[in-house]
Amino acid sequence: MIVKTYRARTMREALLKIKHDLGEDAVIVSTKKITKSSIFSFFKKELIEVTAAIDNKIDKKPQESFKAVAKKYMSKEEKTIKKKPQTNELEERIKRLEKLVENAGKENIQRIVKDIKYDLNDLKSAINYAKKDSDIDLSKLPLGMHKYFNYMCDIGINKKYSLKLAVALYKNINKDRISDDTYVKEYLSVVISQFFKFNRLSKKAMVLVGPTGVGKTTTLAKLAAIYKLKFNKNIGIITTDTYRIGAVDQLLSYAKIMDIPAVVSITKEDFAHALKDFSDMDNIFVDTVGRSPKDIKRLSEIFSLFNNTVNLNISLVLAINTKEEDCLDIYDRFSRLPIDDLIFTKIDETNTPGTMLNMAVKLKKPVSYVSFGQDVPDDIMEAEPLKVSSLIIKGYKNG
Ligand SMILES: Nc1nc2c(ncn2[C@@H]2O[C@H](COP(=O)(O)OP(=O)(O)OP(=O)(O)O)[C@@H](O)[C@H]2O)c(=O)[nH]1
Ligand SMILES: [Mg+2]
Repeated sequence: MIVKTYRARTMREALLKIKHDLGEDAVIVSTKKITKSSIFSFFKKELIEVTAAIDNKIDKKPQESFKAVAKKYMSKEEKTIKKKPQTNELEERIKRLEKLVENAGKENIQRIVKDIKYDLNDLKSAINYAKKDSDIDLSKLPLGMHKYFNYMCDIGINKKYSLKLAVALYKNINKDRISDDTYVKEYLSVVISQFFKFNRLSKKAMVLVGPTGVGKTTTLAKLAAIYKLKFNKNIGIITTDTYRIGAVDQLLSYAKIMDIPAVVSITKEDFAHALKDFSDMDNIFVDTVGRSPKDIKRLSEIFSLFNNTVNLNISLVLAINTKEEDCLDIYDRFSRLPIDDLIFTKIDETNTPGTMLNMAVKLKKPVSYVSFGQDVPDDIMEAEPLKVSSLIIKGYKNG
C-alpha cells in the first residue's frame, strides 16, 4: 500500500494532485485542516491536508473511494462557484462600500489633507519667521494665522500690531474659512478700518505743512481743483513758500490754469492780510515751504506764521515711503503746531502701506486725504477708513 499526504489550499486542488499522482483508484484515508505561518507574512495560511492511499489487495475496505470523494468535493465546490446570485450580491455590497469609501474620501479626507497642508505651510512660515526674527513671541498665534501675520508684516504693519491683529482676527473669523485668503483679508480690512478716523475738512482754511518734497504743492493743487471744479466752491490759494522761485511759479501756474486767485505771503502780517482778502471765499488752501525737520531755525519761521491764527486746519503731509521712525520724528518736530490731521502721499511708491496704520495708531490723529500719484487732480481720495484699509491690504492698484 502506498500512503501519501498532500497539502493544498482547497480540497479540489488536493484531489487533482492525488489523481495525478496515485490515479483514480486511490482512497482518501483522512482529511484535516491545518494552519501554516510564514516569517514573511503576518497572516497565517489555512491549508487542507489529505492523506491518500492505494493498494486494493491489502486494504480491502477503503473508507471512501477517491472517485466518490472527488465527486463529492468537486460538486460541492462547483455548487459554490455556481452560486452566482450570492457572489453577485457580495460583489454588489463590496462595490457599494467602495463607493462609500470613495465618496467619503472626496468629502472628508481631501478636506483633511488640504487642512493639514495649510497647517504645514503655516508652520513652515512660522519657522522661517523665527529664524529671521526672534524678538517677538509667536506662541500666542493660533495655527493657521502665521501666514496672515507674515503678510501683515510684509506690507509694513508693525510686528506687535500684526500679532495683535492676527489673534483678534482669529477670534472673529469663521474657522472653517481660515484658509480662504480673500475672506480673511476682507475681514482684516474691516478690522483695520476701525483704527482710522476720517477728518472731513470743516474749517475754512487748510494749511499743508511737512518736510521737503513730500507732495504738499501737488496735493494742494489737487484739492484746489476738486473744490473748484467738482464741488463748485469759490476758493483762494495762498503760498508762503517763497524759498524757491520755482516753487512759487509752480503753484501760481496751477492757479492760473484753474482760474483761482492766488497770493504770495512772506510775513505773518502778509498772511493775515491774505486771509482777510479771501474772507468771502468758501475755502482757502495754504501752501508752505518744505522744511527739513532737523532745520530748527527754519521750522520756527513756519510755526510763527501759523501759531495763534484761528480757524486753520493744519494738515501734516507724510510721504508713506518714508521710514516709520523718520515719520515719527517728523511728527515730533512739527507737532509744535496744532496738527489737525495727517495726509498720506506716495502710496503708489511703497510696498509697505501698512505704515499708514502704524502712524494712525501711534499718532492718534485722524487722516483727511491719501494721495497715490502725480496726476492732478485724479490721484487723491478722501481718507474714508474702509478705503484706506483696503489700500493697505490690497495695495493701491486693487484697493
Ligand atoms: N508718486 C507720487 N508722486 C507724488 C505724489 N505727490 C507728489 N508727488 C511728486 O513728488 C514730487 C514733489 O512734489 P511737490 O508737490 O513739489 O512736493 P512739496 O512737498 O511741495 O515739495 P517742496 O515744496 O520742495 O517741499 C513731484 O514730482 C510730485 O509730482 C504721490 O502721491 N505719488
Ligand atoms: Mg512745494
